[in-house]
Amino acid sequence: VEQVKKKISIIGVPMDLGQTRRGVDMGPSAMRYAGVVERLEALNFEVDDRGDVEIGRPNKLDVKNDKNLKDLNEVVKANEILADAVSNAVEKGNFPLVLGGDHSIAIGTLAGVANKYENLGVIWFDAHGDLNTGDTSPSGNIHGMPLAVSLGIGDTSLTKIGGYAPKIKPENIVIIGARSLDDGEKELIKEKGIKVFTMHEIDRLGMTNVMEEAISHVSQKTDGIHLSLDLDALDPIDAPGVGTPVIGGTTYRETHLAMEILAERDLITSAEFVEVNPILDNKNSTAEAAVGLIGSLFGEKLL
Ligand code: 6HN
Ligand code: MN
Ligand code: MN
Ligand code: MN
Repeated sequence: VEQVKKKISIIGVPMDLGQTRRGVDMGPSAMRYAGVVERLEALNFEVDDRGDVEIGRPNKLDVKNDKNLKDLNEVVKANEILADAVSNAVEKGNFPLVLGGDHSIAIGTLAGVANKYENLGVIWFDAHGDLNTGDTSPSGNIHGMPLAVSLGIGDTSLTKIGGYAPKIKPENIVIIGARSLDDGEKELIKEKGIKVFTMHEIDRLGMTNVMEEAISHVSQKTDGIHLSLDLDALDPIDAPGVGTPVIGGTTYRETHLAMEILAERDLITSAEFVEVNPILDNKNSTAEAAVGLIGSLFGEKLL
């Protein structure tokens, strides 16, 4: 008997205002073009593509303010809309699959998911920590801040998105693949005791052990687990189409293995794939990599 599978709600977020390299707003289109819907349907999932969240346009791009938060108003507005779309999907009993767009959209995704869970866990694949605030950020780019914001740290116009704060607790987070952390982020990681598997631990322990440890850390007290996967976690050789590439990342196969282990354990209750920038890409290969990883996360097998 075929198990009844959850319906998947796809929500595209063509957001590029959380950073300064244009083109990442085309990420959702690129992943649709790479066949994300067909890939999931081939796995017998029912897919409801909800289209894209509308993103406002500031009069002038990348405007810094005295808060060091670029294009703050538009980022807040889009994330409020996204939070509603995601929370509607969860209410219907669907699995929300969010396609970005820059990583500032994790603020809205988590706002939409976390109100449905007492203790939401988060697995965050990224070269970066995304734990900055306007005070610690070297760039003023909000895509470097969503994890801090979700912990309730940062400007209240961001932390209060969805009408409540915080969304998550530091002990329910694991970061995997980090290799570029700013000083303020390192301090916050120590202060809050956030579990981080840097590239050093991945090299040393291997991805299988890292995933076992990560899953046991994040599944202890939680009633749902969100996966946030920034394509820049991968090595730029395997995912060149990202705005902030960092040498020395996870390989194509290591990242697939991580998704395959998550599929076996069947713990993930929502997911987002972000930072695909087709303008910087090599013939849509990063979007194709993202769609392949989505396939593995949802149970695609090699044999
Ligand atoms: N991302 N830590 C740097 C910053 O500007 O805050 C880079 C952030 C990158 C964020 O890739 O989602
Ligand atoms: Mn909650
Ligand atoms: Mn990143
Ligand atoms: Mn990120």
